[in-house]
Amino acid sequence: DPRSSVLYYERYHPLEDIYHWINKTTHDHPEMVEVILIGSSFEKRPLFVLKLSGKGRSQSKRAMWIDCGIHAREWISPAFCIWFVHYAITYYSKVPDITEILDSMDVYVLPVMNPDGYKYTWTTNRMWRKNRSWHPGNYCPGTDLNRNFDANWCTEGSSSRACDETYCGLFPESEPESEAVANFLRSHKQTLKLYLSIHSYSQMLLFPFSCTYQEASNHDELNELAQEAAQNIRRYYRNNYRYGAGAKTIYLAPGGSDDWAYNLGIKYSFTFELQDRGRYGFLLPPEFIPKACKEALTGLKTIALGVIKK
Ligand code: ING
Ligand code: ZN
Repeated sequence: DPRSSVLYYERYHPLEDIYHWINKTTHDHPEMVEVILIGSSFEKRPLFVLKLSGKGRSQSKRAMWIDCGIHAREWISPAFCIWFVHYAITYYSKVPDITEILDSMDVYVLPVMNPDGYKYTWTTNRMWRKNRSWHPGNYCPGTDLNRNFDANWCTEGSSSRACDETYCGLFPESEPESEAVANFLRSHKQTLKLYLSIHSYSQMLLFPFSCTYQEASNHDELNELAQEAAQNIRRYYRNNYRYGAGAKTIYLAPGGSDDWAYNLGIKYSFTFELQDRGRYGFLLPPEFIPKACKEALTGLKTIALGVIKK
């Protein structure tokens, strides 16, 4: 089966393959992996979350969340979630840091938050960003899911015009994809300590706020974690990642998931922008998947272990 070969994780996969992979992975590793249906997309595709756990099944066990594929064309993002799940299953109880992470925290992974958009990038338009929802009266389909959360929703840095790339939607959580994620995070907020959202490209480790120039109350702590992550990536992989609060590091962007999760009370909240810095952009060739994923994993481990030790 190609899904059990290492090469599977060094390619991009069409949506149907990813659903098959989710099914097979949960079936093959019932002791570590549980699948949770958190909702469905506008076009009624299921939104599956994989729950990874090591030792310890107490009600109060801490947890972290990782979502991939909010934006359809950022193919390295779902590739990372899939690669990460495989890494966690393969190296749990063999490599100390991933073992410590999974023993201390349940890890919820949403491999494709925007399946309709992802599908569309494989069939019709490789550069599609938004989801594929139609709203009455709109001329164009698609809402930017990373502008649809309730964090200074639809202010400067997003658009109220349906045809724009950063269209904020009809109201916060107007989209079934963002609503499903928000509902899940709300219902797990007592245990969730770390929120992580994976995007591309530009090689940055961002944290709140993106929706305002104001500093987060624990800005220094977030900055230190991001700095340490960037240092480790540079040390191990000789690649540079910038880091900082979103609004000051890239641009003002209201309605983002990380700001919303932060305001919900998940005080360690990050958005990773993976490779590259623009040479290939969204069209990152598959040969780059392993190194891009290793870099992101280094950032993830650094931050997760830092949060565990607090
Ligand atoms: N970048 C993000 C975007 O949605 C971002 C940047 C991060 C916005 C965090 C809001 C919050 O524009 C990409 N490449 O999508
Ligand atoms: Zn993105």
